[in-house]
Amino acid sequence: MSFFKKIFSKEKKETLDKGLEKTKTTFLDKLGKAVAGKSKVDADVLDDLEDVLISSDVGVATTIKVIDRIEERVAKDKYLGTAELNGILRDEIAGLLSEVNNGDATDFTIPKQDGPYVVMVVGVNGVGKTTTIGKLAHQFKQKGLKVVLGAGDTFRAAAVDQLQIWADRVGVEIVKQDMGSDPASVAFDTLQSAVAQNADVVLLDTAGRLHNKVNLMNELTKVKRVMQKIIPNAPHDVMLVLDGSTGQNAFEQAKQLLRLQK
Ligand SMILES: Nc1nc2c(ncn2[C@@H]2O[C@H](COP(=O)(O)OP(=O)(O)OP(=O)(O)O)[C@@H](O)[C@H]2O)c(=O)[nH]1
Ligand SMILES: [Mg+2]
Repeated sequence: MSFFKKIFSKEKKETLDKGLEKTKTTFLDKLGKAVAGKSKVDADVLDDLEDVLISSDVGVATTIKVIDRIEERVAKDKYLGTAELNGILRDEIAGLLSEVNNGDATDFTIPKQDGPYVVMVVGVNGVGKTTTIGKLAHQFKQKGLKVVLGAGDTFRAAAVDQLQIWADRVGVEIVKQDMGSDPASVAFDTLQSAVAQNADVVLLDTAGRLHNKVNLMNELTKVKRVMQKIIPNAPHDVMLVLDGSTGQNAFEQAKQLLRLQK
């Protein structure tokens, strides 16, 4: 499909295809079951289709959009055969993807301001904070922004090295201290260095923590307070990283950890 050709190179598409093979097979499998024995797209098929999309991790908002669009088509065409459903789904989902691609829904833009824009990255253990920092650093660098990473996870062995690897890969500055040092002190150094270098954005890594551990939450408050000695309204953003498999508990994590943003 031309749209996919536009956004993915051949090698990237091959890797993506391989990674998505299992999802694709189960998705088509479920879709086949939803339309088995039916010749027409009716309310039952749409109901089943909704289940298939949701259980294939398409996401509620996107599923509703897709179902709404198919409903509109059914209303317009009067008779819509299930044989056409595959093609229609492909069109509708590709349409939605290109809307997202053209808009800035997935684009995390840094507002223009004097001094570095400070993003503090928080979340429970192992959700992908450090990896997200690596990806964001790459995106920002591509856009021509000067990025400084702060190795604020001084707790876990190898956390500093992990961020260093990302900094080397992406080719951005990193400010770090030894494992076991005070994260607030690392944050202070990072902001001081970012200001001195006239950086556009600071991405501060933090150690993973459960949002109900009071002492660890207080540690983040201290990091914030210390950063404000250098940049009074830092952090400009607190980014909560969530694992895609997190359920209801995500709300509690957001409630507790995003308090820091206020
Ligand atoms: N499948 C998948 N794996 C990811 C993603 N992001 C990170 N990972 C993997 O998840 C593991 C943990 O990622 P990290 O970035 O170290 O997570 P973290 O939140 O910094 O972890 P802590 O610092 O230990 O709290 C690593 O093996 C990553 O490669 C993602 O988007 N998808
Ligand atoms: Mg980490």
